[in-house]
Amino acid sequence: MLRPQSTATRELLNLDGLWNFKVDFNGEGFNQNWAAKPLDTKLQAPVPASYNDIFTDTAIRNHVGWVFYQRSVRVPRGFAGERINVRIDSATHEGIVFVNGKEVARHVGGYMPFSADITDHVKAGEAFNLTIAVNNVLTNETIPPGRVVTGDNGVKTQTYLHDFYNYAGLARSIWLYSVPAVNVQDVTVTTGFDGSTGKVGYQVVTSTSADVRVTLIDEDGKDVASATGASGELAVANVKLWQPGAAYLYQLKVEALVGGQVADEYSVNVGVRTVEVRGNQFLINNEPFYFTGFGMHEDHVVKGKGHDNSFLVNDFELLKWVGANSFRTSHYPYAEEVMDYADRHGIVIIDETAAVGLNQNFAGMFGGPKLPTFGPETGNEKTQANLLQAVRELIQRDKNHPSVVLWSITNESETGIPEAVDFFKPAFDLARELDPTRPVTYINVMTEPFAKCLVAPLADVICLNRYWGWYEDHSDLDNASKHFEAELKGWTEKYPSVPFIVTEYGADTIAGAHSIHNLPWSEEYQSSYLEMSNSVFDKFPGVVGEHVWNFADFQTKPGIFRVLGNKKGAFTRDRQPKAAAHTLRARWSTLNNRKPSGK
Ligand code: BDP
Repeated sequence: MLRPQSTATRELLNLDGLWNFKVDFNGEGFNQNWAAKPLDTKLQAPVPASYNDIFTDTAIRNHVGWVFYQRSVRVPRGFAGERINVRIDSATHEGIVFVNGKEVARHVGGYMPFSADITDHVKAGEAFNLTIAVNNVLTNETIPPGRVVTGDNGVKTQTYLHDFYNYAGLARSIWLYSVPAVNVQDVTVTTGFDGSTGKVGYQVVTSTSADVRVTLIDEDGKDVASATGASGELAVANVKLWQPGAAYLYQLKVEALVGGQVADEYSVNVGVRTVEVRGNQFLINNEPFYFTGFGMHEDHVVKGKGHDNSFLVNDFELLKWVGANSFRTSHYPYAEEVMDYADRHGIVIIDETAAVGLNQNFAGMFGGPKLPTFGPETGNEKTQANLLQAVRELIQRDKNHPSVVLWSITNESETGIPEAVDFFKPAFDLARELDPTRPVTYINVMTEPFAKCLVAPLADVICLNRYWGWYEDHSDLDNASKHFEAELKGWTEKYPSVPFIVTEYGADTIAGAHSIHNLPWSEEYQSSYLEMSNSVFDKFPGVVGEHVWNFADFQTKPGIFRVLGNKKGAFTRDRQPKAAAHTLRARWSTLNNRKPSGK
């Protein structure tokens, strides 16, 4: 499903703003058909935003179940004669869309867009009632998984085995858009180069049979190559490559033609670059690339996971300031605005599904009974089918982004048992089948070391989350350093021709806490912890990247022992630097995408 855009043949209306909002505390919204009439409520909720931190009522914040958003929408007169669609950039975690009370779309998976053709239900120039019901429930079959528990007092609580808070609602934009009856439905672009000649492969799917014309346009607006036909390859003389830190974007204009007339036009940004794993190196444009940056979160005060362009630009400014060349979309796909911005600004992305918390070994720490991770009550066939769907949707949505260099299937799942291979192998296979151009990884947890983990052989790159000096060897950086080095030695000897990225290492730190004794939680300890870890990475040529956990402090779930959130940020939640940010900046700003050894 292509992202809506405004072109010569397509119109686009943004539906963000204040929507009427009602929480379905008693589970009666569907029976009473709330979507068919004006919502009986005084509450209004902003879109895009998670609703949890907007209101002062704790019952709303803690609600488990459905909420209803509603507004009136007038279809622009210019949409007459076109196909009219509504698009929800995300509804966390399940959304049902109603037009004048009639269901038109339904989608499970909180971080992915979905849309509906509503042409038969609305009229250009007339208003209609748009209702979106959103459910925040996670079960053992959703991605990510969770479990609803009813307490002795009858109150439902959502539990889950990941630490970030389960923000819910309409956290991304909602759109009304028109497309012509004959339209471009999908575009897939692949790129390469041979000397100074760029190659742009393309494949176009149209709604009905139509002729296809494609034109590649450079940043000066000049046509540099064109072709006809639904698939083919364009040659680009004197190609300007998309490079980390120095992005260059061409635009591929795709036209669907009927009888020689343009029926539809759609454009895709194209960055010409290659990605390859060769031995224990990760190559971008045939050059070894060293990842510096963070695991991040979509997380801000008041808005929760709500997308906001001011926060977006500021976060990328800080990435640049600190010398980060990359980040991971931990632990779910981010808003498409983020992906576009990374394309435009040359930031490299490890793109992750929302498969986090498939690990019952966390049950003790996070609360809840310890069950097997894979079994009828937990990760079962339906969970696996939903994981495959998550991989399919992620690659479909993000396949054309030059910033994306690596797909991540899952974060910190249990991987040391044979059931894990049965569960995850189809996801690796599917990712490779859908996108043969990018390597595939998974994120290994500390409790599944090299002698135990059975999923590592499936991966092109092995990503490690390690907390030596925090969860292990807490406050003892000498021992932490020895153990970290021994562990990396073990991994790199076992997998000598696989690159490794340390995708998490971090220490909780209270901004403003100081200690001349280097005590944990102080800014000094966080800096020394990072310096210790970095000096270990520098000993291993096979370690091709370091992503600190986390970019910024973030909100966590109730019931896990954290002081008002996870404090491992290099920046505070309001994006002020801790001492660690300066430490990282000193190291990263001189690296120029290479290891400190320069290789
Ligand atoms: C890892 C998780 C991450 C947590 C982090 C931590 O991947 O989501 O926030 O540890 O404990 O287990 O800070």
